[in-house]
Amino acid sequence: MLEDNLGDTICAISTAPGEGGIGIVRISGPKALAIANKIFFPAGKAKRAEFKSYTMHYGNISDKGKIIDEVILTVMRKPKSYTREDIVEINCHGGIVALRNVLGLTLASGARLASPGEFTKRAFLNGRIDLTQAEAVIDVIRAKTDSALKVSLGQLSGGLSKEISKIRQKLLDILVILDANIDFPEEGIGLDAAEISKGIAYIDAELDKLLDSAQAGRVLREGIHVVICGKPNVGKSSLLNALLKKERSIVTPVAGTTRDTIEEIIDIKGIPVRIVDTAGILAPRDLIERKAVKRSREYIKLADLVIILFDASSKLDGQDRKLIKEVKNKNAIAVINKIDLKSRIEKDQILKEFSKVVRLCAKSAKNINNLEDALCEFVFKGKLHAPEFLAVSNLRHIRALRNAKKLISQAKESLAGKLSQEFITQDLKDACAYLDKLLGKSFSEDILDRIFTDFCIGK
Ligand SMILES: Nc1nc2c(ncn2[C@@H]2O[C@H](COP(=O)(O)OP(=O)(O)OP(=O)(O)O)[C@@H](O)[C@H]2O)c(=O)[nH]1
Ligand SMILES: [Mg+2]
Repeated sequence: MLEDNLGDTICAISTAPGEGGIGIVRISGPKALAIANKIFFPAGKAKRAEFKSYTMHYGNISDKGKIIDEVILTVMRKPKSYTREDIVEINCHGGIVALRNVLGLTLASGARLASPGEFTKRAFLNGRIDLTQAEAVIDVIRAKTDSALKVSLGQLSGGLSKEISKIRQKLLDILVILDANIDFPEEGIGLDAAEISKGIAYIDAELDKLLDSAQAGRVLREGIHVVICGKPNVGKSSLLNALLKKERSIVTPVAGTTRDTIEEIIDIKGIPVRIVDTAGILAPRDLIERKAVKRSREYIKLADLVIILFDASSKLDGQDRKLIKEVKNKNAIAVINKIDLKSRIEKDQILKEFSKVVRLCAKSAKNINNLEDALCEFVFKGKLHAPEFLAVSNLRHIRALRNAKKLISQAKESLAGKLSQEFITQDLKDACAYLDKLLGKSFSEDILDRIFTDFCIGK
């Protein structure tokens, strides 16, 4: 549960735990400067109470004359700060003890410990950013690739809010026309059906555009789960290593080398790919192998995409066929490996089973690019390749947009079917309410809790 009391002064260690060059204790709220005055003693003759905004000061944090740490103190006065409150950041030595002691002294001097995301929550509650921007903060922190970062930064700088606000404004414009017609029908303002219909069609198309970006947006934010499967010795681990461009998984000529699943995150053309190398065993000989097989199956079930690997140098056998059956209902790319060897595989059969087939040599990484392209194609479906795009990536946003879209479609039908005007008005109002929630113009404590508890402490 998050504390909502904006009168409190909050503090936290804002840097990652562990040893580092510096570590930062951040304080925000009405007492931030008073606390700094109490615990910070500047070198030289600087007067503490007169710290100007955006200034840094060198000195010591001391407790009853005892030096706790030698620090640099940064002051950001309200309203031009992250939270729109007075903020003091203390750059300490980045050891856990020094940081903890400075934090302890701050707490003893009248601040309370911030909850996860509470600094950002204040930035939202104090009106500096809207809810989609607040949510982007954590996405920026967690971005795994440059493309993912670009999408999050676009959202953080308000790009997404701007698009949604435009749609919302259009909705309000139409509602004004409709309302006028209900309020003063006798004044002959008359329902301008053509204009309303044009407006609704525009909103519909804009919502579609945003929703179209959702698949790519989500993939960039969350990554895509890819599982490599194939019978023993086809080169699954070699393929993982080729994609990773390093020797991660053990490769040997012995069938059954990989006895556990190995998971890595790779940046493939901007897409964060969680890739899993599985054990190829199909007929387990002992308990370990049985567990490995069970685990591989579970991974295949959960995967967004399966790469099923075949050995070009041998004919398809029962094991291959069993696996083909197993991935029947999954999105799959078939890879024919070992093309450096004499080909004996029935290529036509594979082409018949799979819509996408790539031929490569995992050992030398030849043609690995073709597999990377196939993966990109799967994610972006030929659309939206430029990483600069604005994309909806957050499930909460996608749901709100889908709900708004449903109501707009309904309004469109009502208009076409010449239903009573109240129906249209109600649908548009409800659609608007979804956009308001999305932007955080209306929110419940519940929603805020869900969003900010996902944050780190100190952000
Ligand atoms: N000629 C050739 N050999 C390959 C190629 N890819 C892998 N190999 C060899 O095939 C053998 C098995 O490779 P791995 O990558 O261990 O195969 P795996 O599918 O992970 O095997 P298990 O973990 O035992 O199921 C090794 O000797 C590799 O060097 C390739 O493209 N060409
Ligand atoms: Mg292996």
